[in-house]
Amino acid sequence: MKLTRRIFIMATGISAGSLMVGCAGMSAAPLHSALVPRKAKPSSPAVGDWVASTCQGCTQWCAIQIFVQGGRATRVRGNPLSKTNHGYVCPRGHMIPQQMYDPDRIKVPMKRTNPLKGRGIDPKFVPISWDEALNTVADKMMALRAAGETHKLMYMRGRYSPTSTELLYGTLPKIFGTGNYFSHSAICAEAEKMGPGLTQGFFGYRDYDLANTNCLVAWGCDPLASNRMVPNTMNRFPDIVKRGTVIAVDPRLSNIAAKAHEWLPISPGTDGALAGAIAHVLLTEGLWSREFVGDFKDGKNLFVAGKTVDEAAFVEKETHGLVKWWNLELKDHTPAWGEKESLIPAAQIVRVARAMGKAAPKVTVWMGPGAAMHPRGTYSAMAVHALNGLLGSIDAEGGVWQSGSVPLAKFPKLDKYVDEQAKTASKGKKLDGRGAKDMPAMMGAKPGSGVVTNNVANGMLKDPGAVKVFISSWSNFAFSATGAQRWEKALAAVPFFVHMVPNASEMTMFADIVLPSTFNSAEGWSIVTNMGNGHAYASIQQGAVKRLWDVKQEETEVMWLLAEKLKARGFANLFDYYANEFKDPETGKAPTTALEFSEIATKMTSAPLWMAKEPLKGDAPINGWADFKKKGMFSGPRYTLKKGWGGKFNTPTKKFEFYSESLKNGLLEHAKKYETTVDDILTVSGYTARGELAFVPHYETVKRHGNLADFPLTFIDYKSRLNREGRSQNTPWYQEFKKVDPGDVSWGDVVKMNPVDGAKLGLKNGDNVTITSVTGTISCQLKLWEGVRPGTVAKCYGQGHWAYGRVAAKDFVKVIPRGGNNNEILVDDYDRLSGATARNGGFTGVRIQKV
Ligand SMILES: Nc1nc2c(c(=O)[nH]1)N[C@H]1C(S)=C(S)[C@@H](COP(=O)(O)OP(=O)(O)OC[C@H]3O[C@@H](n4cnc5c(=O)[nH]c(N)nc54)[C@H](O)[C@@H]3O)O[C@H]1N2
Ligand SMILES: Nc1nc2c(c(=O)[nH]1)N[C@H]1C(S)=C(S)[C@@H](COP(=O)(O)OP(=O)(O)OC[C@H]3O[C@@H](n4cnc5c(=O)[nH]c(N)nc54)[C@H](O)[C@@H]3O)O[C@H]1N2
Ligand code: SF4
Ligand SMILES: [Mo]
Repeated sequence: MKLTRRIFIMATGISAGSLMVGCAGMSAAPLHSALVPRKAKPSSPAVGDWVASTCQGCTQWCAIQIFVQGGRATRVRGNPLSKTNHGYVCPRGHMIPQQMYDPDRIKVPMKRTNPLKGRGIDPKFVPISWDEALNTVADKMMALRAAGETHKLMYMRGRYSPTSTELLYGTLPKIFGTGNYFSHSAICAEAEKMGPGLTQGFFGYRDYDLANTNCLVAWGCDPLASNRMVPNTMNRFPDIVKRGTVIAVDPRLSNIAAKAHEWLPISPGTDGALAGAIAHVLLTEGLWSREFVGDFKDGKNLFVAGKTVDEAAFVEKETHGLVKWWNLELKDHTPAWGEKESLIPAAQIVRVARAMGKAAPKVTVWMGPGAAMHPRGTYSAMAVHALNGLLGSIDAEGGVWQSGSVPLAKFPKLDKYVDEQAKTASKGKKLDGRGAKDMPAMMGAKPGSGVVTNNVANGMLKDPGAVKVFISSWSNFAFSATGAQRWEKALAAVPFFVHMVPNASEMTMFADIVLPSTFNSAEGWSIVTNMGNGHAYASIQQGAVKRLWDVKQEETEVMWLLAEKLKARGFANLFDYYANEFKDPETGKAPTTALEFSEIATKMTSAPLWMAKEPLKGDAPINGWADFKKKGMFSGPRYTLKKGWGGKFNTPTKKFEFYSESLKNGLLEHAKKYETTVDDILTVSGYTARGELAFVPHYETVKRHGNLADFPLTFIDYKSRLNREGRSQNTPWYQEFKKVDPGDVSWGDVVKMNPVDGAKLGLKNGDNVTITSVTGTISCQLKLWEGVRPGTVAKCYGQGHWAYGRVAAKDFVKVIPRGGNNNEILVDDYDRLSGATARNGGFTGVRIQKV
């Protein structure tokens, strides 16, 4: 037989397939299973079952079904019952089998035998039993109890299950006794929540009525490829384009920008200026919503550029502080001024504002992290979201909605299992520095209440003795957090670190004990909740497939087993809580094994859905646990419009606040704590506003790291359409299809630069380059591309893994990354009002040099 290329590829594909079923051996070459040709039509119908579960490839948490054949997952689709994804997954849902059957998965617990820690230092992991692993962890924890140092246990979660996280994140720190437990949410999108939070009292992600909207404004997000509700957006998008206007505000030509009627390639970080100029047009041209905002007493529009307005002349309806906002911020912010700041032509600002005004209230300003996750992001998030208030689209048909929920049960109270030592220890100061004078972290408008995830590394570096035992799950901060090098240093100094993950990542390379986790979307148990397309829902995760390796679910099974070990050493409270309080809601039976505990906890959470005495509002009744497992999800009724209207917003005035009383109260409280003024707090926290301006949505200039002479280009970052957050880069499909990201190439990593800049710098397509900022240097290739304006360069987040496996890294053994990790050049800075980590808004200056 002649060895054609096609047959050769098939042959390598077959050996790849056999590796995937569990061989631990590391082959040198990547597995190109994505390239195995498939037959167009199967010769016989596939035999198997569609098993319901939930994808956690992004924060939409889609209800899905997995096609299981002989215990193996072979395909994924949306749950046909889903009112949110319409039975479809986005491209990342299809990657589930490849991520789960990654031959580089951790197959057994391991311990480190090399005490030295650092990038490129072989941990010399050796396999151990679960028993030995958990004995070691329990011994280390008991030593903390004995020394009265339980607060030196730190737990950090990355992604998690919204329900079973209560059994670890919500339980272990309280019962064992530490205040040092942190969520990853501040490296996620917390600053975005400040927009709706400080105006309408809703600190959450919004839902958008895409079925009815006539104007979709994707502002700092790319919902055809990332953000939330991707399957719903893909479904609704063609009709919106036909019947209305699509506007994209993004410095780069994103997927949605490429298909939009209007692309506004904004100068990074100037969103507050553009939003202000749009608001100025809406007001001066009389395009605001009379129904939501109200009107002038005598009906005559007094919003004239440059002129203040008497507050008494305007009667507001559902809002508060419109005239204050105009007088303090908007009156001089004409389209011409907006153009100067944002580089968007004044004529386009006017055109877009009119299109939005014409469609109101059926307009959705979909504000994403691009407008918010930067050092002054709270204010631009407020400015962009406030447009929804002006247009009256809040809670309106075709507009922007708050979330709903479906009834779930809470886990039993744990108070009586918290002893005195734990109670005292958990009250200590938290390592993330929240609530410090220069870190108000005002999530929920309460100072000191928000997590400052990325600052934990700084806390650890400042006080090397603070953490003696560090446990973390579903996280990879040495890759995913800006200023990633700090995490490498901080992790190298931790005496004992336990990582609970299915794949060994950068962070795992610093672990003393590695506990192999289930891949939750198909091997674990929990209930996941979310909303989208007007429906809140709960969706199951169940052990849909046969586990191929000796893995356990970290939030449930591992906790049960660890609790047993602690009990055997004289600390019984954790185990007693799990064993005494958890009972199967059907049979009343208490769990006796880790796996039973996991399933019983899932049943307990979801019981109100399938054991409901009265029929629930929403989907048809579910008859028992077996029926729920089969259906896999429950959706509540359609969103009730005008939820916050009529004085029901969760703000001090009960109105939609253009003048944020909640922000004012929070800032005053924080200033009082430090016996100083609000202006002083704003100064030390890096904001430019002084006086009353601090309480209204407004524009703050870009806070830029790196002077223009040494770092002349502005760097922006965004997600790959194929990123399952930081977790899919070891799949061949990710690498093979990487070119789906506009401007990108397969199997590589490129920084995109406008050809005008390329010519100036003498750089060509395909050049190997370094990108340098004040924090570090990374390497990748150059791509000349007109999708970014001169002066700005764009690079996708995702590549640059130096660990994670043979596909993700260019050379795993030699510790050579495939491209560069953006987080090694992005500066560790914060939107200090929320505590969120900056990654957008062009706050990092770079220079690019040919190597
Ligand atoms: N530059 C830049 N940085 C970013 C972003 C960006 O856009 N640009 N995005 C940010 C955002 S929005 C987020 S949310 C964070 C995410 O960042 P992190 O919270 O750190 O999460 P990931 O990097 O996605 O998690 C990777 C780890 O999860 C493990 N894992 C995968 N599946 C499972 C599972 O089922 N169970 C368990 N226990 N572990 C699992 C993998 O083995 C891996 O070690 O990154 C942030 N970092
Ligand atoms: N494909 C994919 N989708 C995901 C995820 C994923 O990993 N992959 N993760 C999920 C998670 S955890 C989260 S938190 C969400 C959020 O994720 P996204 O909504 O995707 O947010 P970012 O990744 O921060 O993307 C920022 C966007 O803003 C643009 N941008 C950068 N700077 C500026 C600026 O100054 N102004 C404006 N207007 N735009 C700017 C970028 O080009 C990019 O389009 O996505 C979820 N969806
Ligand atoms: S990656 Fe996100 S949008 Fe895509 S299928 Fe999974 S949960 Fe849904
Ligand atoms: Mo996120």
